[in-house]
Amino acid sequence: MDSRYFDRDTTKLKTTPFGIFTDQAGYFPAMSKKAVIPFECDSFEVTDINGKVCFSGKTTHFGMDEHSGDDVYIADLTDFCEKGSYRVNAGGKTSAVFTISDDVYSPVLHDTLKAFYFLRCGCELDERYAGVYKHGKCHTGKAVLWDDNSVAVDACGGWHDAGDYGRYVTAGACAAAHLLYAYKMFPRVFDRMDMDIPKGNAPDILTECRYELEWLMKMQSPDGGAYHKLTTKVHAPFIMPEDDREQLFVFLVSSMATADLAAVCALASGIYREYDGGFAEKLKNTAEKAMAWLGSRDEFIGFTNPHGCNTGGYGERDDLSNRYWAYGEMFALTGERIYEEQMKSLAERGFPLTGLGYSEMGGLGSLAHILCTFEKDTDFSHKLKDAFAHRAGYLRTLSDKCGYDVAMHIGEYCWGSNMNLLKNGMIFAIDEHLNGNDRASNAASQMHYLLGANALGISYVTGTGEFRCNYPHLRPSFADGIEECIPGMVAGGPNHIPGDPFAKEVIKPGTPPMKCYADDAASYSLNEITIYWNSPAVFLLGFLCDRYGDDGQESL
Ligand code: 9MR
Ligand code: ZN
Repeated sequence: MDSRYFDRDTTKLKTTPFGIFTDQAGYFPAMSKKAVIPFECDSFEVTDINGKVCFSGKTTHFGMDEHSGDDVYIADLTDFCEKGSYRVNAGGKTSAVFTISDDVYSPVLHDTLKAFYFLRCGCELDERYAGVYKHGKCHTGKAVLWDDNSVAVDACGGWHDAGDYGRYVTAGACAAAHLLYAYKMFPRVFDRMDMDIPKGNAPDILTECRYELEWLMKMQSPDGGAYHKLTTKVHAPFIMPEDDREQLFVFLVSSMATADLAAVCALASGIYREYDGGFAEKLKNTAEKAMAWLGSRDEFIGFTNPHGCNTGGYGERDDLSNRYWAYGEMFALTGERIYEEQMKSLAERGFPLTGLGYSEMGGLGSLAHILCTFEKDTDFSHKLKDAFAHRAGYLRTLSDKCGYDVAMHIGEYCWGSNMNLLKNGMIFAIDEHLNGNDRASNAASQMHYLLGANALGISYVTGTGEFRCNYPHLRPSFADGIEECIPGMVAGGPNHIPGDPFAKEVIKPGTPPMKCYADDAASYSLNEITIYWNSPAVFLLGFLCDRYGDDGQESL
């Protein structure tokens, strides 16, 4: 095995050559635009790529920022709307180049969505679509039940979860649902998008999701439950997926996985009806069978890794939000009021009604009810909309306290902090989209942070930005020997509780949370990628393109 990135002498730890931080993709003309300057200075200039000064202004002093430990000054260039490529300069320092344009996020949206194609399992990635990142068919061997090796299960397909080659039902359902809601809420952004993938009979985003949905349906056990995950016994070494030929196991059924399977299949059934009636019917049948399984079992059936297995656990403490989501989607699909009753009674049990992550799915159930067009309890829908508005209001207070406009509290800089960032960005997007509250610039700020307006001045999306992460903990990107990583991968990001040996060594105690990061493949707790870190990025970018893009409201 090539140990390039695991050898401390050749490690790619590097710091940004830039001293001023902006979104390195850039800004739509009508967006508010702020550069963060982490040193004292009075004024700033915006120059084009020939060095010509195009705009100038005075900075404002934000003060000490707790997340980064920086004394922050802000250069506000919102009034500058000329399309082009620029840098911000102040105090003898400069920013990475960025653009102002009407389609500024189209490339990064394309890449973050295409990332799912690159994570496909069980098929060849053809050079026509994958270019230099092509590879052979992987993980095609028959899987067997962990508890009874004499039973074989055909569960080929789906997306690799992350830097590892496992496939997990709750994580997969969550990621697919984010993409499906992105499509449902901002269809015009995706309807016309060409992802450069093998064509299906629906918009590309739906064709890509279908790849995961087909696999998810294979994870249904004969009695209707959903097997929790499909992995080898232990994580593969850093080899290409087609070289990982260890025995695959299907693990026990969990009630979270079963509820998530029901939910995502019900959601998808409503969406795919227009394109493929047979597929929509199959999804509905799968959802109903899973609901029957859940209906006959009130108890929580969790998941913990059996002895000897070290692949992902995705354990949860309860399945309330998962069941609530399932009832919500079944109500939205069928209009049967019994599902609404079940939602309402579960909603009293004290889980977040706005959760959007793989372990708290309540927000998706709420969205299902709010967007449902059948006759419904409108008071309940209003209560759910208010929950999003309330949450967005709270997040706004967090972002106002941060010099980088990040809507997270300090504790959210944990493993996969960029998911917290993006989920919070989704809340702003949902609140503006559903309630008409003015949250677009808060939503945009979370994306600006992801793409470079952060204390390390790094873009956390591979392939985007002049100074960007390039060495994620992602097996194919390590094993393929290609210097440039597959584009469009969202790194986990800063984590103030280093969770792997590499991070423990390089992150010095006392480092401000926003700076607890290293772009090194060895660090799974700082620099892995996952499908459910990419999916909220796609949702948020979808919202921003809808809101600010060519035919968006701003430019009407
Ligand atoms: O994303 C998960 C993170 O929230 C947890 O803190 C971490 C440790 O349990 O596990 C992460 O999930 C990993 C999963 O178990 C296996 N595939 C890769 C995931 C990202 O690191
Ligand atoms: Zn595979």
